[in-house]
Amino acid sequence: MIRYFISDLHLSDRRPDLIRAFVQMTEELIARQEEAELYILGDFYEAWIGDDFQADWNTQIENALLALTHSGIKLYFLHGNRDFLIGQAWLSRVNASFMQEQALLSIDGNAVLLTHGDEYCLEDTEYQAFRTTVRSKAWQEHVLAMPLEQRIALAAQLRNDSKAMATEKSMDIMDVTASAVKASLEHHQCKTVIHGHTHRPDIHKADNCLRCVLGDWDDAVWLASIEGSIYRQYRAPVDDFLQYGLVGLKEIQREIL
Ligand code: OKV
Ligand code: MN
Repeated sequence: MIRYFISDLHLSDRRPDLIRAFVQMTEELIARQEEAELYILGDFYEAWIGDDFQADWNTQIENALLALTHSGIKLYFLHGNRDFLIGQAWLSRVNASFMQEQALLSIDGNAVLLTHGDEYCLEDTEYQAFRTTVRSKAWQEHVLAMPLEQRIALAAQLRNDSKAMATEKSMDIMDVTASAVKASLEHHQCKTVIHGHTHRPDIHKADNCLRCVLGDWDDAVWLASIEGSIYRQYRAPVDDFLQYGLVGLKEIQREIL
């Protein structure tokens, strides 16, 4: 059994190259004919405004996910800070199983914690307050009750707010607070966590624990896997990936869980 992990693809109509790369990745995973699972650890979309949203570019993406699950590859999804409005309708359309953040997985006897990772970025207190709001059931119900056009306008307005904030810091990709990660690993009695969000792909070792950080899709595509006890992380520039596919992915890091 092989498990694949991705996050922070930030798919939108503004990046047809990334959509093409993702569709191609699903086609190649299907062609591998492995017993496999794909875990999406949030920010799959750049800004998901509700499951009733429809567009050709997204139909392509959902069809690719559906082909993946129909081929027998199990699909798991957890929310990021940009696709927190993904709901049951989307999950059902693509046959994905929903995971709560900080989902604990047992992989060949190793406990592995899966999360988007923004909950660890405690230094940005303004962001954490924003996060609490947009993750609350009341706010989400209020927003989802708006007509689509109004939700599109709201997302644009929030984007402007974030640009207008008089600050040098990048709003939503601050790094994690080490003590917060440590506390959550202790809470779950686990030594490995995989997350995205920070756009600082790496494997960190501290306190006898592993923190595997997935890369965001922008100039390159990223894929991580666990097979047996081996965690691997791969990267390829988008154009190289489009030309050479999974064989063009360069393994850049490897660690034993
Ligand atoms: C990040 C912050 C904006 C602070 C909105 C659906 C909805 C996604 C979104 C839009 C805004 C995140 C994703 C951003 C951080 C702000 C303003 C304050 C304090 C919707 C899905 F509901 F509107 F439809 N958003 N962005 N803020 O520009 O990155 O951290 S953002
Ligand atoms: Mn992100």
